[in-house]
Amino acid sequence: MDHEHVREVDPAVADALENEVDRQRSTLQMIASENHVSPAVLDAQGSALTNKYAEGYPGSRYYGGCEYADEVEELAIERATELFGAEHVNVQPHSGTQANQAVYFAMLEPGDRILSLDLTHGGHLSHGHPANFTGQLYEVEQYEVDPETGYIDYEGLSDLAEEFDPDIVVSGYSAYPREIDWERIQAAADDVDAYHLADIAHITGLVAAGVHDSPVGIADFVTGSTHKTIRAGRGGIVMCDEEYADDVDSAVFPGGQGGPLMHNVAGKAVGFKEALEPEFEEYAHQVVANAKALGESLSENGFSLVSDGTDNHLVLVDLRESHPDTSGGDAEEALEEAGIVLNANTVPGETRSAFDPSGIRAGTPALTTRGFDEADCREVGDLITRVIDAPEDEAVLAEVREEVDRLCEENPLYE
Ligand code: DSN
Repeated sequence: MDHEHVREVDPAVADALENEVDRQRSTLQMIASENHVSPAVLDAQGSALTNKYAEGYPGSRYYGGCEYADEVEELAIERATELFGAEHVNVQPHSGTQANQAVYFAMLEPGDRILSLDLTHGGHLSHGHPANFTGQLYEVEQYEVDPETGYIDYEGLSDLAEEFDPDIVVSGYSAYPREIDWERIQAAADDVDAYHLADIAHITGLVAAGVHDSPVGIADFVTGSTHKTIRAGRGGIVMCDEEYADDVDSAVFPGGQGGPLMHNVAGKAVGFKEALEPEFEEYAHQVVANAKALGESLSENGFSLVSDGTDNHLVLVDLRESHPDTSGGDAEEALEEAGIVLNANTVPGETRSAFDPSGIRAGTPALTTRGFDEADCREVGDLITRVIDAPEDEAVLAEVREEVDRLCEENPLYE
């Protein structure tokens, strides 16, 4: 990965690109929403399809010369359909947020009501945060996790739905470590005659591999990201029943987007093909086994985990009990110095701020891609502990950095 063409034209950018590859190779990427896509997906994303405008959909475009764009988009749709079993798939959203935007734009009017999980309890900005367009265009009420268990408070959600009478209930989360009971949320939405949007952005790969229950066929709309656990080209996807297909397609284009990013659609097609291989199911199982091993290691070392563990690809650590004087930001910074990259995260019942919250979120999708197993992830749990126990001790950070180097060498990336 020497970016030779970029180097000829622009050495400054070539340096930054090469440094980024080195950074990914030599540190542990544990941001739960990140992964390392395959060289094939990278190749597709860097292809000449970046030049092509293809407003519209396969067979019905507003520009000429779209025959190969059509082929690629049809392949992406075909493979997504095989992976998820949805009646209708739109692979054009530029991101998970824009996939959500398409559903809101298709089904809601400004001022309509969204019921979603609070951001500090694991929700997402695009589910109704005041700083997001959703919080400004729609009326929003939020459910929470049970403060005792850390699991979604399904009863509270149903009660709020009765009280608030939403037009849409949003499920699917970005910092929630447990299985989601889609049927139960669907029932709560049905009871108040609301739509149900299940945003599987984080767990798209786990759902595709059958490692997490699928909301497809239960929720009215399923949105996702295509570059997180599923490790395909960067962007989003919307799935729905045929009855909503035209509304969703029009909401994506021309409603919310112009020309689709066809190079990314190509990356999606290639990544979906990879996800149909049996190895991907093994990968997804390993992601979860690794997150469990990481969580067990951290628990044994005295950390408090939201919901006491995990069923998926991430663990959410609440530092307040074990390390009351260390914020999530302090931990993130010290860990990065030691070569472990993750993010500070709010936790349920947050008492600090969104900018410097009380928790850290750690995911295993990227580590698993480069070959980490449960023993490696237990060791990573010990390394994280050593750093957070002594975040200002340069000697400890240097020792951990050496262990990180060894783990990276044992599990090479982009050779
Ligand atoms: N930025 C993603 C995450 O980290 O969860 C969500 O958009």
